[in-house]
Amino acid sequence: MKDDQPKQNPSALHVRKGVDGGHDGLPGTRSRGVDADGASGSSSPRRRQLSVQEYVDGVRSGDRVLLARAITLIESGSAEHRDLASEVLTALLPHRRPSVRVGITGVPGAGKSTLIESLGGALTADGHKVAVTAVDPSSSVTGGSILGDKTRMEKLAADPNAFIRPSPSGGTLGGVARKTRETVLLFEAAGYDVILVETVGVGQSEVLVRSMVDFFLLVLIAGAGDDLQGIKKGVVEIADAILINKADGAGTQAARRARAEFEHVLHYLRPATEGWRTRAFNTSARTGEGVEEFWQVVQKYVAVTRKSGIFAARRAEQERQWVRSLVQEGLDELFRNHPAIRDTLPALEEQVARGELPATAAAARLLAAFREGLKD
Ligand SMILES: Nc1nc2c(ncn2[C@@H]2O[C@H](COP(=O)(O)OP(=O)(O)OP(=O)(O)O)[C@@H](O)[C@H]2O)c(=O)[nH]1
Ligand SMILES: [Mg+2]
Repeated sequence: MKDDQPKQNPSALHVRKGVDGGHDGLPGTRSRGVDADGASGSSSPRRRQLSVQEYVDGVRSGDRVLLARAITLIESGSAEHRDLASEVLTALLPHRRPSVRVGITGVPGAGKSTLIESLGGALTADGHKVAVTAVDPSSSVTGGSILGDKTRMEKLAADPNAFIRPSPSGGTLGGVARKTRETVLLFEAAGYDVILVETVGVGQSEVLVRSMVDFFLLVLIAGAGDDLQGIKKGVVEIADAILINKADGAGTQAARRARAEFEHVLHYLRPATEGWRTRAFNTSARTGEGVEEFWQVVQKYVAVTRKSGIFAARRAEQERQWVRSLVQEGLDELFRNHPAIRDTLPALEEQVARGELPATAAAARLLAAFREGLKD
């Protein structure tokens, strides 16, 4: 759950030496050694709850400790924190810096993290502020496989103009996605103008990340067969660029061939974004070759889609969709937890499973019971 503490043993993160005790995360305290987000397991009982204004001022001033605490607040499941988080987000919304949000997916080990390190470093050197997070649905089970170890991003993790936050853990994929979306808003309010969201190559999470970013990148490697490397065609179809990475040393030729093959395949696919042709490129995240050129592609994309209005239209649609899915989730929860449903649902489902009752009849009965129940 740590965000900006690169080279420490995870178990050491919560250790507070006496000398660190005075840092309470208030604006102005920037010690890297402090457990910035008390809620990550061993929260300090003495930690004072901050006010909305303190969160807002802290995030806006770019204070890393306060940003980390604000993210922890929005990740919290407690109802009290939800209300506070909502107020903080509402207050911060008008103060966001315009940004480019890039989603990055790909087969395990393709070099996503190495690419983020290389690209992120180049961007901060160029005056950008880069925030990195991840959507990793397995993180609640495994403790987070992506961004979990930051050895691939050592330099970026120590870069004062970069901020790395691992995937929120716990809950459903939808829950993780909600937290990530809100985290992105906090990043922007804190002045980050390039947001990178890494995800693992497993179906649903890609679609979710696509729905929260402007540009979606697929990172692949050559030599894993012609079967699109277990990456479903659907993922290729939502990508705005494909990188065949590890185009270096002995892998150069194979990477070039794979690039040509993908260029060919892409020719026959409908582009992910209207008015934009998805293309394949070679990179070496390790040497940095092709990485700058890749960023030029992103910039071109932003220019083209801004001009056509697609950029703004997609963001607006993403926001609308987000509202709808939140409402849907809320309704579903309301429905399932309603006394009229909670007690009858399992039995009815069983009856349907046994073939004794049509699904339509069961659903109609449940909805009628729910409607009746709402009147009480
Ligand atoms: N030769 C070469 N190796 C690379 C390159 N990029 C990454 N690697 C190596 O590939 C391995 C995996 O790199 P990561 O950056 O962790 O890959 P990832 O896609 O983030 O992996 P997961 O997060 O585990 O899915 C590491 O050993 C890297 O050093 C590259 O461009 N060339
Ligand atoms: Mg990784």
